[in-house]
Amino acid sequence: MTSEAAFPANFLWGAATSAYQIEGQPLADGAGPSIWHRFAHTPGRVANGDTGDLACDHYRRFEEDVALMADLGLGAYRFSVAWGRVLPEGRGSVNAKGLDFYRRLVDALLERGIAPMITLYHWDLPAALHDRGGWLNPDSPAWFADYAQVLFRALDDRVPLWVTINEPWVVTVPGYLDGELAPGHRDPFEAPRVAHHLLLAHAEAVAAYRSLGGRHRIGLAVNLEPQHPASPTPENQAAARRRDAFINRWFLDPLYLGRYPAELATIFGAAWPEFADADLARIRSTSDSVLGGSLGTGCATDFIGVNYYSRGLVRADPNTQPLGAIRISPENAPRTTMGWEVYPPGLTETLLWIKEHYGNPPTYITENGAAFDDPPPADGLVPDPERVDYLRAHLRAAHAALEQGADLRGYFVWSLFDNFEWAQGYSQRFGLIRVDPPNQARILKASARFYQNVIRANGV
Ligand code: GBH
Repeated sequence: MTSEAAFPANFLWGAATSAYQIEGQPLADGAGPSIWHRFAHTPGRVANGDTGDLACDHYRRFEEDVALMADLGLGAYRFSVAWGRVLPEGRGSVNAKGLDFYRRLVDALLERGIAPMITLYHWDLPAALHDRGGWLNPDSPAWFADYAQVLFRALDDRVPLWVTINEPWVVTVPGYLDGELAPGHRDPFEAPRVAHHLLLAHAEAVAAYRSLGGRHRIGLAVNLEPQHPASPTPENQAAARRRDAFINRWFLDPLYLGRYPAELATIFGAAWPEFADADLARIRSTSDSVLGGSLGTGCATDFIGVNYYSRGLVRADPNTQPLGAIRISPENAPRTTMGWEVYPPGLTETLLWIKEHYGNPPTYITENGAAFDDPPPADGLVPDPERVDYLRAHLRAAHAALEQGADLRGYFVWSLFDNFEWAQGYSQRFGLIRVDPPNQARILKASARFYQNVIRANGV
C-alpha cells in the first residue's frame, strides 16, 4: 500500500491514557486516595459532579481493553501508574495488589506484542503526600524517586519506555496558580517552587534509573504550543514571547540549557525565588547524553515527549496577572469542543523548534488528539469525520518535521477511550473508542478504523 507520507520502518504507533482518567475503582485493593479523588469529590470542582470512581472501569476490564488495542494494531500503549495504588501513603510500604495490577497489564500488553510506555506521574499525587506539603515540600523529589524505583525494580525488565512526569506545566499552573485543576491552589508564590521540585523530581528519578542499571529509555513529557501574536503590535509580540517562555521554555530550558528563561523572573516578580546553582546543575545533568556526554555525569534524559494540541494566539492583557497576556480564540478558525483551534502546522513548528533549540533530542509525540461532539453510533461505528481530519492533518505535520530532520520516533493518539477529562468530567470526548460511563460498552469510532489503516500502511 502506498501513501503520501511514509514513516520510518521502526516508527512507533501508539495510543495514550492516564490512570485516574480511565481506571475507576481508585480505592480498590488497598489503594490510597489521590488529590484528584479528593478534588473530584469536592462539590463545584468538576463539571456535572463527575468523578473517576468508575471512569472506563479499566481496572477491571484491562484484558478486554488490551484485546481492543491489539485489534487496532497498536505497537505501543502509553498509560500511567497511580502512585497511591502502589504506595497508599505515597511512601513506605508497597501495596502488592496495586503493583500487581500494573504487572498483569504489562504482561497482557507484551503477550500481544504491544510495547508499554509507562508514565510515573500523571497528576494523581497521593493525598497523604499532599498533606505533607505535596510538591511544595523540598523532600518531594526524593519521595518521587523512591516511588519510581519501586516501578523500575518491578518492571524495567519488560518496559522499554518510561516517562517520569506528564506535563509539569499543567501540574504547576492550573494546579497551583490558576486553581482549575487539583489541588486547586491559586498562589503565585507557590507555582515557581512547585515547578522547581518537579524538575528535581524528574532529575532524581532519572539518576535512580541509571544507578539501578536501567536497561531502557526514560524521558519527560511536556505540553508545547507555539505562541503567535494575535496581531503584529509590539505589545502583542512581547506578550507572545512571554507566553512562550512561560509555557514552552519553563521546563525545557533548565533541562537542556541549565537555566530558567529570564522572562520568568520578570513575570513573577517578588514571587520568583532564587534557585540554587547546584539544583540547576543537577537538573541539567539529566540531559547529558543528548548533549554528547560532555558533562560526564552519566544520568541522561533519553527523550522528550511532546503533547501537542493547538497553538496560542496571544493578546497583551494587563488585567491577566502575572503574565499580562491571554490566549484568544480566533474567529472563523476550526475549533474543538475544548475551544482549542485546530492548527496542524503548529506541530511541525514545535518539533523543529525542539530540534533547533535543544540539540535535536529523540522525541515522541506522547499525546495528540481532539475532542468533538461525536454523534451516536450508526451501524456499530461512531462517525467522527472531524477527528479523522484532525489526526490525518497532524500526522502529515509530524511527517513534515521528520523530513526536515526532527528526530521523531513515535506518535501516540490522545486518547484510546473517551474518559474523565479532568475539570470537564465526561463532557469532552477525546477517544478513538467511545465509552459512556456508567454504560461500559466500547464502541469503535471511524477514527479508530482510520488509525488502524495508518498503522497498517505505516503512513497516511
Ligand atoms: C493533556 O493536557 C493531558 O495530559 C491529558 O490528561 C488530557 O486529558 C488532555 O491533554 C486533554 O486535555 O491557553 O492557557 O488555556 C492538556 C494540556 C495545556 C493543553 C494547556 C491546552 C492550553 C493553555 N493543555 N493548553 S491555555
